This record gives sequence, C-alpha cells and structure tokens, in this order.
Amino acid sequence: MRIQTVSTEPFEGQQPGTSGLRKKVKVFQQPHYLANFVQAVFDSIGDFAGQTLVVGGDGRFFNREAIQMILKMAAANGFGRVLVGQGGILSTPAASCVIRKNKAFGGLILSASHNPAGPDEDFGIKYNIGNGGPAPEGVTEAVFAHTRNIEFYNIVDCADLDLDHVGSFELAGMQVEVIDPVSDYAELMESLFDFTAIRALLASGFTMKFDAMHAVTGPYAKAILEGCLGAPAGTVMNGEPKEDFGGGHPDPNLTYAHDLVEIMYGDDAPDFGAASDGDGDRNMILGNHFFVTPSDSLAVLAANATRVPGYAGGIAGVARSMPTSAAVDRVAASLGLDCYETPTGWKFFGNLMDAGRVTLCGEESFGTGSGHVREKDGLWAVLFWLNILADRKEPVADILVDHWKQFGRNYYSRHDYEGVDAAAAAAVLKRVRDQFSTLPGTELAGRMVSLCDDFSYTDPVDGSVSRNQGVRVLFEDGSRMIFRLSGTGTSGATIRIYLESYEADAGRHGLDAQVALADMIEAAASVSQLQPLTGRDKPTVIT
Ligand code: G16
Repeated sequence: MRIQTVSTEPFEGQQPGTSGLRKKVKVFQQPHYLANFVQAVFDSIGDFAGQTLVVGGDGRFFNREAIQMILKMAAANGFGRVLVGQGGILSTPAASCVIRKNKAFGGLILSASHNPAGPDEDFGIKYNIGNGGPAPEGVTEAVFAHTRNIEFYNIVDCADLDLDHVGSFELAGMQVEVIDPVSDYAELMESLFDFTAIRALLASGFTMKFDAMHAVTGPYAKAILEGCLGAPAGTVMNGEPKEDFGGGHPDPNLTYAHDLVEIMYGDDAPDFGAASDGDGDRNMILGNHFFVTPSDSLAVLAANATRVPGYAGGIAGVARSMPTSAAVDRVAASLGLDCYETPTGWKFFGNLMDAGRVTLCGEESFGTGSGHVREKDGLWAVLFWLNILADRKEPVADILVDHWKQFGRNYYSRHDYEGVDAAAAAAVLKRVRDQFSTLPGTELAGRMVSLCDDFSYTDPVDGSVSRNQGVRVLFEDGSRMIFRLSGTGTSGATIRIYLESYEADAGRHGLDAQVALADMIEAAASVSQLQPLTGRDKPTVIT
C-alpha cells in the first residue's frame, strides 16, 4: 500500500464552532474539503505516533465515506491503532467512553448532532482529546490556523475497508479494530445505575416510551432498555438509525420530538417519556402530560444524586452553561457545593471535571452529563431519571412540584429565531449592547435592571479567558434576559433569547412558563427591536 502526499489549497471558513466543524453535506463533498480539515487536526494535536485514535459517528449520510477517508489518513499520518465502531457507528457519549476506557490519544466524532441529515442537509466533524471531551479552544484555534495554511495531506492509497464486521486487520502498519459500538457504553451504564431496581420498576406496571428519532441511540436504547432492563419490545420508538434520520429533525424538544410529545400528552399516556438526538448526547424528559425543562432536570438530578449508586458518595460540585437557569445553583447552595457558570459548549466543563471540581453538568440545550465521560449523555440522563423514579416511586410531575416547593421555581424559556439574515441578527445584539450603559437602574418588565454585559469566562483551572459569550441583561430580583447567536447552525444565523424569572411562592408554581414570563418576553422584544430589525414576529422554536 502506498502513502500518497496530496497537494491541496486552503478552504475558507473551516473554523470549528460551538461543537466542531458543521456544514452542509455538499460543502463536505467538495474534493479535499474533509481531508484538509482532518490533516489540520492531525497537524495540531502533538505527537501521536503509534498511539490510538477512536473514530465513529451518528450514521448520518456521508458518515461512511468520511470514515473511510479518516482511517486511510490516520494510517498515513502514523497512528498505531484505530478503534472504529461497527458500521462506522458510535454515539458521541459512547465515543467519549471508548476514548477513556482505552486511554486513546483522542477521537474523531462525525456528527452534526440534532441538525437534519441527508444529501442536502448537514454533516460535522470534531476532535476530542484524550480525556474523552471536545478539544478546548486552544486546540480548535490551532486547527483553524492550520486549515488556512494547508498545502498537502497524507493518505493511504487503497480500496475501501470492511467496517461492517467486528474484528481487526492491518492497514499500512496501523491496526484497525472494528468494535461493537454498544458494549463498552452499556457496561459503564450498568456500573453507575441500579439496574435491579430499574428492572423491578419496569416489571411493576410502570410504562415508558423512548424516542430515538431514527438516529444513533436506537441500538443503544434497545440493548439497554429492552435488552438488559426488560422493558417491553416497542418501548423504543423510531429505533432504526437511518442515514437521513427519517427526514426528521432529531432535536429532542417539544417542537421536533412531536411523535413522543403526542403520546405523552394523549389519552393513556405512559408514566415516563424521553427522547435523544442525532448523536445521542441530548435528552428530553417528560412525565405523563408533563415537560421537565433541561434546567430543572439538572437541578433534580443534583438534588437526588445520592439515591443512585454511581453518585451515592455525594457529588463534588455542579456546573451549568451561563444561559441555563439557576435552578441547580439553589440545590448546590443547599448542599454546600460549588456551582460554576461556564460559556455555552460542553468543552468548557472538561477542565472542571478533570480537576475533580464538579461531578454533574448541564445545559438548557437539552444536555446533561457527569464525570463518567466528557460529553453530555442522553441515555445516561434517562437511566438516571429511571433510577430516581425506581427509588422514589412517585410520578415525574410530583417530583418536580416537590422540588419547587423546596427550592422555589425558576421559570424558564428559550425562544429561537432560526435562519435569520446574519447582518440582521448581528444588529439585534448590537442594539442591546448599545444600551449597556443606559439600562441599569431603569425598570423593565416591572423589575429593576442591575447589570448588562457581554459574558466572559475565566477558566478557574487553566486561567484561559473566553469573551463575548452572550449578551446579558440582569435584574435585581435574579431574573435574566440573555441574547446569543447559535454556534451550531449551518444556514444564516439563529438568535436565541433565554428568559428566566424566579418564583418562591409555591402558590404560583403552577403557571405555564410562557404565561409566567409574558412580561419578560415583551420586554426582550422591545429592548432588542428584534421584529423591526429581522422582520420576524414570532420564534421558530420555543422550549
Ligand atoms: C452543542 C454543544 C452544546 C451547546 C449546543 C448549543 O451541542 O455541545 O454544549 O449547548 O451545541 O449550542 P448553540 O446554542 O451555539 O447552537 P450539540 O448537541 O449540537 O453538539
């Protein structure tokens, strides 16, 4: 087999976003486009000669072609071993698990997460470091710099490899091991949760549905929920991964997980419902006619963690992204735990977990996880909830009502305006920034504004600083209004407006969040002038 050195030229815009490089499939299909990015990664991560690389993806369209190319490039660039999921499949948390378990040098994960898949939709790639987590900004910036100067890449010239059967073979001196994508991950889950108690719950008449949204968690959920835990066949719906995710948008929220939402709000709704996204790292939790916000879910997991074997000794601390509600802060305060507020992006939790400062982390964008891997983990969150339900033997809604009684309720909602013209979106944020000096001390939505700023974060472990991480309007009573542009979209811009207000009075905990936040929603519209600047009069997604 011959190693080829292929001449190439840089492509514009190969800058990793919130979670790696995400573009339309058609962009990735341009000759040299993916190879340039992969070579730029290999040129940025230090000396990996003879080391192990983990490779896998969510199975979306272009996954197979991408993996063939990556394996041939890994061999040509001197990796000693590649672990690749059978059929090219690894959910994002499973990839993190395999990297950690095998002490790999790092991994390449192929996914555009919750974005739709297919020839005209999205693809993505990101590099994870040896702790199993997304590369920190120092690495992604180096990768971007290399993409701008690239002149050649290395690749083995050979026929496509058989990745559909578990086993191993050699490729130009590199060992390729095709592994079962589920088993390491399932074993890790069994080590954390009380499978006996969950089995008993599922055998007791308790009913549930899990929506895999035609994406990667299907095989994982079937093996664990229906296989190990004895949930009846059919508990996992949309469980066959498809290259186009069945034409859907595998984002587990009230808008896009409509099949599940209909069941959970219909007659004879099951006791528990959950969904995961394209690559298996997000989760949505539902009770019978009841939606648990991701921010509340994190708070409930933190408050109940010691009921679960993997966390029975207590948790070290918690972290949440800045736009996530402060519900978990209240739990942390009552347990005497540190609580960190990071920018949006799972990569910011890695250092805190590696340093042993936090055990549980979460984000409003339907991400929850812990130190068991270095990614958020959809199925892990579902099993955590099942373990709590098995222990408490109460309905999901009662657990939340009880939680709010103890800690108060952080009413919370996110309004997304997707596919907005990029210049108009920038103007909306500028409009709010222009009022930074005049808003504090004035009243908005019946509350006094205390501070306006661009959120910046200094990592307490390595001292690195990340600026411009969201525009904040903070109120004296703890309410918040945050404006941010998404870093994961692939067309136009997405404006996210995050709204939060705190209610201590249990008599007022039963409101719909949109009703409770109505005055904040109106104030956000007037401060940002979103409607006149973008022409949009309502959000595309409300969560
Ligand atoms: C990624 C990141 C998350 C982030 C989310 C939303 O998730 O890993 O940390 O919260 O994007 O980011 P944005 O608001 O910039 O769109 P995923 O599931 O897409 O990998």
